[in-house]
Amino acid sequence: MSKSVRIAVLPGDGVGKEVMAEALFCLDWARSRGRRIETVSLPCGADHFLATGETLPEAVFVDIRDQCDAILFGSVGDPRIPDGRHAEEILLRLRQGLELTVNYRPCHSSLSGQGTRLDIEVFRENTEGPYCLQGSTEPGRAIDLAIHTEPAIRRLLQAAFHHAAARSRPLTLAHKANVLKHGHGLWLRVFQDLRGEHPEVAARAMHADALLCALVQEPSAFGVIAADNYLGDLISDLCAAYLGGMGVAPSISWAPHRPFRCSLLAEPVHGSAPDLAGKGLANPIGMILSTALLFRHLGWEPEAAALEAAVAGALGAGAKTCDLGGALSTTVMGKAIRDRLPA
Ligand code: GGG
Repeated sequence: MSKSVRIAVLPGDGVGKEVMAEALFCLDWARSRGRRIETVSLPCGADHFLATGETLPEAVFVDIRDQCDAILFGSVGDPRIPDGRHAEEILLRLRQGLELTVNYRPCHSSLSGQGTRLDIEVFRENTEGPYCLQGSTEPGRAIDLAIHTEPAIRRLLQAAFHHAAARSRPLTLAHKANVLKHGHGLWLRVFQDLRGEHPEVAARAMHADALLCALVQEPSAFGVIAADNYLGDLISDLCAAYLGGMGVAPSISWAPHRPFRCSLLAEPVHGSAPDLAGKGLANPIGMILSTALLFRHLGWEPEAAALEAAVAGALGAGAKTCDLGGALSTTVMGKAIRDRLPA
C-alpha cells in the first residue's frame, strides 16, 4: 500500500475559504481512488489573528515543516489589517522558512477557456529579491532592500533549464541587469553558466521591459520564462490576464534541495479578493488546478491529468464564473468540474 501523504490545509482569508472547499472535494475524489491523504486544517488568517493576535506560531510552523509533506494554501489579505502584517507572517514565512525557492506558474489557454493562445510557464524565484522584507521608512525616504543569493538563483534557474530541456521549450530570462547591476548582474552570470551546461536549450536573456512589450505583441514567441521574485510576480500576472484573469491561474512552489520534509506548497495565484468574498462568486479553477499541480508533484499523474481534463471539459461545455463572463457560482462551477472526473 502506498505511503500516506500529510497535507496542511490553510484556506486563509476572503475567497480562499470558498475555493479551498472545492480543493477539498478534489482530495476526497483522490482518496476514493485509493490515494492515502491525511489533512491537518489550520485556521491561520485574518480572523484568527484579530481574535488571538497569532499569525503562524513557531510551533505550528515547525509542525508543518517536520510533520507534513505539503501545504494547500488559499489566499491571504484582509482590509481590516491594511499593513498586511499577518499575510507576511503567514505566507512569506512559509515560502522563506521552507526555502520554497521555485514558484511555478503555468499559463495555458487550453485550461482557461479564453481566446488568446498562450502556452507559457513562468519560473519565479520565491524567497528573495525585494520581497525579503528588509528596509526602512524614514521621513521623506524609504528603502526596500533586494537580496539575491547565488544558491537560490542557481536552484531556480536549474529547475527552469531542466523543465525547458525535458519539454524542448525555449527559455527566456527576464532581467534588468543594465540598471540593477549587482543583483541582476548575478542572475545574468548564473544564467550564462547554466546556458553553457545546457546547449540543448534555446536560451536567451532579455531586458524585462523589452520582454513585456514582446509578451503583449507576440505571446506565442515564449515558452518558459524565468525571473526573480518581483519580475516573476508581474510577468505571471500579465500572463494570467491573457487567460481571463487571476481566478484561473494556478501555482506550486517547491524546494528542489528538499531541506525539510515539507517541500511543496500549492496555491492559486490570486489573493483574497475581499470584494468577491462571501458572495460565492470566486472562480475555483486556480485552486483546483493548483491541486492538480500538487498531485503531479506527488507522483499522481493520472489524478493530475484527470483534474486538468475536467477543467478543460467544463469550460469547453460553457461552464463559467462571472470573471470569465459566465454566471455560475463557485460551488456550481466546482461541481461542473467534479462531474467530469472519472470514478
Ligand atoms: N494565493 C496567493 C496569495 O494569497 N497572495 C497574497 C496576496 O496577494 N495578498 C494580497 C491580496 O489578497 O490582495
